[in-house]
Amino acid sequence: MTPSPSDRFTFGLWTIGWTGTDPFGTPTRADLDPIKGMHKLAELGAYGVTFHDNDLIPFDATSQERELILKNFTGALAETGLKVPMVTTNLFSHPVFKDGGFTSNDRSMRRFALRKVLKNIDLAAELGAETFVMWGGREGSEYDGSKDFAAAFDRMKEGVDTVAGYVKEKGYNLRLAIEPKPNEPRGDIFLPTIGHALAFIAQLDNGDIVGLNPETGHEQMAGLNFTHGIAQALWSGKLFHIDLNGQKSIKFDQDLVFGHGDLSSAFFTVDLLENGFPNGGPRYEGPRHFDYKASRTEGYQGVWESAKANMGMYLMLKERALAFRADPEVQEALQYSGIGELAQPTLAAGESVTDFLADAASFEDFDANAAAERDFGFVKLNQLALEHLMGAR
Ligand code: GLT
Ligand code: MN
Ligand code: MN
Repeated sequence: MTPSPSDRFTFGLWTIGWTGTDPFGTPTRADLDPIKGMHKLAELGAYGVTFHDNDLIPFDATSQERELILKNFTGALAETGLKVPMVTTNLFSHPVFKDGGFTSNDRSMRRFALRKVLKNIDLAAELGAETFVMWGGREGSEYDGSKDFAAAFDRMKEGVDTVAGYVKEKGYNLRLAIEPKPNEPRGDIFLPTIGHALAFIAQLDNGDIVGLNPETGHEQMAGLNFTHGIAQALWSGKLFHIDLNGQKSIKFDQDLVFGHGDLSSAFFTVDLLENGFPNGGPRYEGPRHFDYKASRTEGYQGVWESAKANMGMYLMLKERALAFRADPEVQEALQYSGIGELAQPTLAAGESVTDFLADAASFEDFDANAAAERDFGFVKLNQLALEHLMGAR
């Protein structure tokens, strides 16, 4: 279970660099030098790092300071061999973003936010990133009366379309990935779930290069099933990137280590990522990105233990998921459950609605009571999954 770059594990600089500040307390750890963090991640077998502009470059850095920081950063990339598959912009820390970036009621704040993003797009392209994440943590409201929602969606569309249009105009090899979250830090955030974001993307002019970066815990904060969510994103051709972590039910964003929340859900997430849909279909090929926070009880020893734990959990779940699918008893149970049958179109090849309406066997002569006798065996299938998960098989 030793991670290596071929596993394509990546970490946000803000994850290992979180010093434990929360709304109730001050930092519990000293600042981490990002360069030191990169060397440590490389040592642990990670493939790459991701970052917000301000994880590296302070908000008020001069252009000379910025250049020097980026020189050191690219130097560290060369030394460690780490890649930068994803970059994102901080549109949430500075008070100027308190009412949002793209959807602030204040137009000058929106213009500033958009310029900040475009500047960061250039940097992302320069570093060879393929994905540009947009997490709109401050886009939303505490009070329903404080926004014209239609205007806010117009501005969100304008912002994302402008960025995507710029990417195209520049010919950058970048795709944008929206990260949904239901709340926190805003009382309610726009595009709260995978489903909302998919519907929004369908309204865009440049939606072809806009997809999703779903996070395990964010869907679970909304009481939703993460594996269902990423499955629909994948089926829609929109799973561009992924934030893996752990969350225990509907509460504040816990950002636990992957698998330390809902373990059986994590098993099926990895099963989907590694084995794909049982009947084939689109696969996720991107990095396995961890967006977690080492609990504030931990010192740096614990930070590195938890970084290792994310990768270790993933690899163990991968091994378990491969064994699950390879087990002949599981294959038999899958067969019994009708999973293969679900891939068969409901109408026959070439069957028109007129033909269908004339087919008495499917309705007039159909014995619903007899058909309802069918047993699907889903419980046995799930028990087999859990036995594999627990290493009992
Ligand atoms: C922030 C948030 C994460 C997002 C990051 C990207 S920042 O930490 O909680 O879920 O992925 O902007
Ligand atoms: Mn989170
Ligand atoms: Mn995230």
